[in-house]
Amino acid sequence: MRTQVGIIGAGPAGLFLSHLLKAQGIESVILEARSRPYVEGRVRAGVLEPGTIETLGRLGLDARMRREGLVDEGLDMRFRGRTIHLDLPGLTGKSVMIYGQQEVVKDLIAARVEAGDPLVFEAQVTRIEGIETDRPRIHYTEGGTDKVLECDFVAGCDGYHGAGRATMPQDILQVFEQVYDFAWLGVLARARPMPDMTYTNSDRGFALCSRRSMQVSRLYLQVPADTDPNSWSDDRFWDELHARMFDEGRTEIEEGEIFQRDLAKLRAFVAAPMQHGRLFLAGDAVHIVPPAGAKGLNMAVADVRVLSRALTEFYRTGSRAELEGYSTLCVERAWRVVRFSSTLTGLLHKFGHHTPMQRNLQLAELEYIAGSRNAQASIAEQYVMLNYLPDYP
Ligand code: RFL
Ligand code: PHB
Repeated sequence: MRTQVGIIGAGPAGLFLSHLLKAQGIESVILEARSRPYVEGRVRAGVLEPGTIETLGRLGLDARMRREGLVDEGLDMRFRGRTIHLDLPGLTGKSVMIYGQQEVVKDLIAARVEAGDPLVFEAQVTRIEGIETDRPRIHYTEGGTDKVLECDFVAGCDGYHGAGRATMPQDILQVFEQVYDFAWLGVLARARPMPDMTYTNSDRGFALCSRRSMQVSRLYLQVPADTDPNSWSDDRFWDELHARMFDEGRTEIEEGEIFQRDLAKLRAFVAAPMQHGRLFLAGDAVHIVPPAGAKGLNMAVADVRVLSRALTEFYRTGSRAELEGYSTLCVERAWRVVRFSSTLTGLLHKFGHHTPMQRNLQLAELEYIAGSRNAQASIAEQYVMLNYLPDYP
């Protein structure tokens, strides 16, 4: 098999890239290790930033999101039983959209399959060779058979454990990483959600009330990193959530059947450069942020918007200028996003190593935000706009 751009991974990065390239008449093949039901069923992100929403619109793939997504105009942060309300449109002129990552992924897969464009599931990439030549080759296994995809460029959109980053010459790759000793226990519950996305900092730890629809709540609790999600009974989950949200009367948060549980480990990670020869990496393959800023998916989409424009320039004019600048541009933005996500994580979570001094500084920071419109505007701007790229597709 031969194509122009060989894409590894059918997560948000790989799928968006394939559609952005197709819109410019550039062919690609996606190789995805997992099955279609597995990829479509993976519960992850829920918040789409304006840049991601607009790109879906330009691709003509936003019909279901417009119908079923929930526009989110408020971001609440609780502490000491009080609520800081950030009015996103009032502070930034923009809002975000609640629409599950797996819904975006389903829409992008359906459109690609319907168009008859190649997307191979259960195709595990084992090796990439020739990235310093004009004809890189991707080796993969499909149905027990070894196969090769020849291409002009390889896009490693294959997540944190993928083959793309492992292929980079390790002597040029710089890696920065911080692993947290706590995780997020996430559940989906059939219960009417809170009206606004609500984060809380309590003495018992962090919690977050988000949603997927008007009938389904997406709820998170900070837990130790080695927690087994099934070790938490429903009653224990609800008791803890009410307590951390300062909902002692249990009047605010509606309870319902918990039908899905997962555990997300928290880490901040940046690998640079994001390219070598004809290999380009995007998304979780090269950067991970702790989920408190709701940024990972949006950052992955921003990467491939930059990459698709650079590849388009190359195929139209033969110029490599934008391709050569890809990593520099994206790494700089990645650091800004890591900074924001790490800051929010530090502001809202309970840290075992915190002294009373540090706990009081955390609360003082929240008090300052509560009393300062400028501080609120700064958080709102970063929550909504950090991946905004007005000059990109
Ligand atoms: P993905 O989605 O991990 O996709 C990579 C794909 O590559 C495949 N793959 C391979 N295929 C072939 N051969 C190989 N050798 C392969 N190795 C791997 C994998 O099977 C997979 O399908 O990476 P991508 O596309 O970079 O997308 C990144 C996002 O998925 C991720 O950043 C977000 O989910 C992070 N995130 C959030 N991001 C947001 O923007 N907003 C949010 O609200 C948000 N909430 C979250 C989150 C992540 C969470 N977890 C579970 C970590 C909430 C949580 C709980
Ligand atoms: C989600 O709805 O899954 C969600 C919302 C906000 C975050 C992370 C995840 O910061």
